[in-house]
Amino acid sequence: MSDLTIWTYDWVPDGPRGFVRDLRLRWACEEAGLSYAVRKVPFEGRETNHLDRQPFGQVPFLDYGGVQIFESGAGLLHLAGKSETLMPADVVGAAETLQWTIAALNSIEMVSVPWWFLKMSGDADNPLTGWLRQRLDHLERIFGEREWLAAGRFTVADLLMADVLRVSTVRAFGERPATEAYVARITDRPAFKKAHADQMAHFAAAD
Ligand SMILES: N[C@@H](CCC(=O)N[C@@H](CS)C(=O)NCC(=O)O)C(=O)O
Repeated sequence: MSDLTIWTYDWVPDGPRGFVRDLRLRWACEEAGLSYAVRKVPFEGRETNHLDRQPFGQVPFLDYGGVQIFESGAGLLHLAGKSETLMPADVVGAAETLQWTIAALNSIEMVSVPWWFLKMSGDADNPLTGWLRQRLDHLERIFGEREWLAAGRFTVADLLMADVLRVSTVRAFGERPATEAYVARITDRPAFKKAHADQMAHFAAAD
C-alpha cells in the first residue's frame, strides 16, 4: 500500500473535469514514478465538510508518509523534494525551479484565474485584460527563446506553468505560437495523459 494519498472530490460537473487541481499532483507522481492512492471528499457540502484538511473547502490536498499538505503548489514542491525528476538537486537548478514554480502561481495564475472568472461571468472586456496580456506576452518572448523554464530541462515548474496555461480561454487570448507549442509539448508527455485520463475516469465513475 502506498504512503502517498492525493485527495480530491468524489464528483464534479462536466465543466471542470480534466482541470481539477488534483491533476497537478497526479501528474507529478506519474512523472516521478511515485505510487499513490486517490481518495475523495464529497463535492456536496464541500464548503464545510473537510475544512480540517483544506481551510477553504477546496481540493486537492495530500498525505505523504504522515505529512499533510494543502495547496497544489505546496504539494508539488513537497513532491519535488522527493524526486530529481521534478527538481534538480543542485542549488542553482533548484532555485530556478522554485522561482518559476512561484511565478506560475503568483505572476500568471494570480492574474489568469480572476480574469477567466470575470470573463465567464459576462465581463469579457474586464480591467484585468491588459494585465493578463502583458504577462502572456512576456511568457511568449521567453518560450520563443528556450524550451524549458528552469535548469535547461523538464521540471515541476513546466508542469505547473503548462497546467496554468492550458485553460482554453487563456490560450485563446491572442496569437502566441511559442506558448501554444510549449503547452502542446508539455501536455504531450505520457505522465500528463495518464493523469488526465485517470481524473476523467475518477469523476465519470461517480456519474
Ligand atoms: N490555490 C488552491 C486552489 C484550489 C482550487 O481552486 N480548487 C478547486 C478545484 S481545482 C476547488 O476546490 N473548487 C471548489 C471551490 O472553490 O469551492 C490550490 O492550488 O490548491
